Amino acid sequence: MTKVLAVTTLAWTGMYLVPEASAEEQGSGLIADGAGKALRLWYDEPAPDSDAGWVNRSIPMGNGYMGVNVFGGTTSERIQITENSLYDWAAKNSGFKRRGVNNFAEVYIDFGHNNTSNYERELNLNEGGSYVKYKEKDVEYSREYFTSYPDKVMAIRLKASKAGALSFTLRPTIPFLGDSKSGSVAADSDTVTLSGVMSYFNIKFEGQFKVIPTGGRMNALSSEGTIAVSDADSAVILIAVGTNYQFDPKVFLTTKAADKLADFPDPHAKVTGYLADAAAKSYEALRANHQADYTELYDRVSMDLGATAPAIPTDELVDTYPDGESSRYLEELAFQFGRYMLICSSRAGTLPPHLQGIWNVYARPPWSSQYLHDTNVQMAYAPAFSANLPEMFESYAGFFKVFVHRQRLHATEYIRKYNPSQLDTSGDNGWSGPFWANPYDVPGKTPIAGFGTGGWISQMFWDYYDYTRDETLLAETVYPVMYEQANFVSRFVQEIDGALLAKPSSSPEQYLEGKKKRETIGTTFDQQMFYENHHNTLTAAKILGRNDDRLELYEKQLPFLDPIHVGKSGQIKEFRQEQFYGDAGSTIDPHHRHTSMLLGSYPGQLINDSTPAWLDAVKKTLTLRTRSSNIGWARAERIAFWARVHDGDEAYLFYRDLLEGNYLHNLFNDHRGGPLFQADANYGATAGVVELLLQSQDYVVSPLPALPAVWSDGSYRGLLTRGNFEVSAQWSSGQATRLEVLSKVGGMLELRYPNIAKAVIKTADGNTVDFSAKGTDQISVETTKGQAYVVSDIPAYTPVAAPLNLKIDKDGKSQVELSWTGSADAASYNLYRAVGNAPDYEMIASDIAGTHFVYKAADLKKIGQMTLKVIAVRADGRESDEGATVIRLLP
Ligand code: FUC
Repeated sequence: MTKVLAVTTLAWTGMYLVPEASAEEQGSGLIADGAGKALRLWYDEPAPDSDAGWVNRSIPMGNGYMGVNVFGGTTSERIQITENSLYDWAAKNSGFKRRGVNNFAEVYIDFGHNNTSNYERELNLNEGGSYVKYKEKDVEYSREYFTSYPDKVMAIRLKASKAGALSFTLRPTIPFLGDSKSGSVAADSDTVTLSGVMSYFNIKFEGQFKVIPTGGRMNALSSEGTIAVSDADSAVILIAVGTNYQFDPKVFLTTKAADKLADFPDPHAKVTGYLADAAAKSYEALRANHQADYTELYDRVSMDLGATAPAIPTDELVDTYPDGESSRYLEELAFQFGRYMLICSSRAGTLPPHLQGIWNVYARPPWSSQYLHDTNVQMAYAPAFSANLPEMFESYAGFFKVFVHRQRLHATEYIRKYNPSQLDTSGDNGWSGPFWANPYDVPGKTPIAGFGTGGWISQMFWDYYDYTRDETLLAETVYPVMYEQANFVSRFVQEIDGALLAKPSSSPEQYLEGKKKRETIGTTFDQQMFYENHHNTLTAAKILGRNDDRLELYEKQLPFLDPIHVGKSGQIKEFRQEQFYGDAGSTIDPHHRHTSMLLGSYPGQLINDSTPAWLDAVKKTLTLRTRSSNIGWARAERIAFWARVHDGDEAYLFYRDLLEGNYLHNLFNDHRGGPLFQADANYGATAGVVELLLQSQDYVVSPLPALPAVWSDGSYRGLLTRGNFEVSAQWSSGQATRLEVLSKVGGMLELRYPNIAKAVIKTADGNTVDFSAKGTDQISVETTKGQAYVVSDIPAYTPVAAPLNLKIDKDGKSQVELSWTGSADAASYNLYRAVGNAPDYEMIASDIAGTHFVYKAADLKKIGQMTLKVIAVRADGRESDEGATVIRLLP
């Protein structure tokens, strides 16, 4: 599929390019071949030149090598640059605002334009480009910006509508020079060079800024480090940055901070090379390279909720949300903005996104801009797979490969300390889950989160394989990570009460009773993450035909990892000592932002549609957790959790809360007020929205599994599932009208949607498809690699209203009297039970006529706890999707 670039006819005629569908594409009739929806952030004034302006109004860009925030000023343009390896630290470095990623450069372009009119600036998501345009006197000035991954530079083109009318001074500066940072700026001919040293880790940094004017004169002021351009027709500025940081295990194994980068070459040659290579190409060639790279990624997915482009600028769009006329547009925009941010901040060979992605203006960024592994890093990668950008994970995989050397040493230390009988004295103890990391250090675990962080990391690796099904990747990159994590876990767990439990163990960021103690035994967080990794390691070993030494042990251990306990409130317990929800200690926050005991339902796979009793327990837990947390990433995560229990309307409320309460004018997520930018929720919101539109955790591809009622009509294209199926869908009045599945690697497709077995299923070229049906709502198709399957004419589906308020009226040792509020759709009711921690229900009575039932069973006097569930059955035999549940404890 090739895209043609056409000049848009919007307000900025002639200024910029947006992708448009070719005639050929329009002819195919496939949703998958449609054009991407035009999406942009735009403003009618520059961002204020302040920290507040940076966080709230500047436009973020990036190419993995650098993050850039563009302010769009006219008197003076300000471009703030972040390079993720420029890291500061100090012996005493505590508190929330401590040293960490340091602002790399503040670049000014002085124009002295103070009487402007018709001002507009924008970030165009379709292109990954930004623009500024305004009029000063009789001249129209325009600027175009992009950050290119293939050419490793930022490029800026400046234009004036009159020949010889462009004059400016380029003035790069080094912010925060002082005790820990030294450096200078010098200009020579057409290039300004900024260089220096950040002392703690002895980081050498350099930035080069090259000016290429057309017409006019250029004058470099060496001592001031500026270049003045006068009376030019146009100009291009190219920017390259770098440090002497390298992906090398030595960085993590060398203990003395100042020696970590010793022997690595000065960045001068590298940065000079980037700039020289870029300058050898024309601006148009650089732009075309960037477009090809960016659109190949961005264009894979589009989403349309029927919104039209708003007439108001994006700051007003955010301010009027959710009641504005174009609020749906913000929902589309924020979804793609998360993908955009991931493309900007997570490219192969560069450092992965930290708490602030790749954007930081401060000397003391919040939490040092670290990599926190008890939710934040994992959330950054949540959309990589499902929102069809799996290669973005290469960035983290590259970083992991280097820091794991330190984690292996930690693993040995922990096994020696916590379970010495299992120690491999030669040091083959796997790697242990870290809590935080930065480009220079990974200090192991803290009691803030349990060792489950390791399983959560390897889950990302598993997903990388599971969404791409690339067996070479599995063999070379993914399996070793999982196997070694399982190695650590297999030595670490201890036999306690007939199970294999983590000791010590914590549930991220929660405290237990007493002296605000964090550590306990066998939290659900740790056990679930251990379980998932053991399970996935064994699956991977089967796929690869491996027979490594410890696999047999992992297989034996798996059933004892005991990941799920259902409590007396019907909740998934967070702690083993918990009975009713939240009663494990007075310091437990029942409305905590972390919901770590539910990770098996998302992003994990342990709890899914084939474990309906656990799914009901997840729903109960979510209800008890309430909607009260105002933390950005927690809201993003709840979108996904609620989607996994198929409550799209509740999930949507969290998306709405997030956009209304946390999104700033430039769509940066404000973590908890301040404003305090944290990028995790930006990525996480995108991932959450995918969960509303497509799921596959149980290897059944399920389009529209949790569609919110407010999104009654719409379409999406190109979302990804496990098994590497690319799915597109179109719906109207909440009902799918067309589904398309592109099989990227072949294999069996299980596809679930109400009444799908009665729909018309053809290949994209119109041929009949053989499929087998499981009931009316699921089909199986043996797919051919590269073939697209189209489902149309899906008979309308009317859900069956569920019964409500199931109650135990009288409980005896041998019988339980139950009643409930009936469903208007019911011809009869079915009754189910799940005993103890059982994942699934068993039917205990069917064809119940009224709304009252006396359940008698011989084992009732022995059963300590069970969940009872009643479901309505319509005359056509269809059961209600939802039911009413009640917990029965031993009387
Ligand atoms: C985790 C979260 C906080 C915050 C911090 C940076 O500790 O619990 O909410 O995101 O990381």
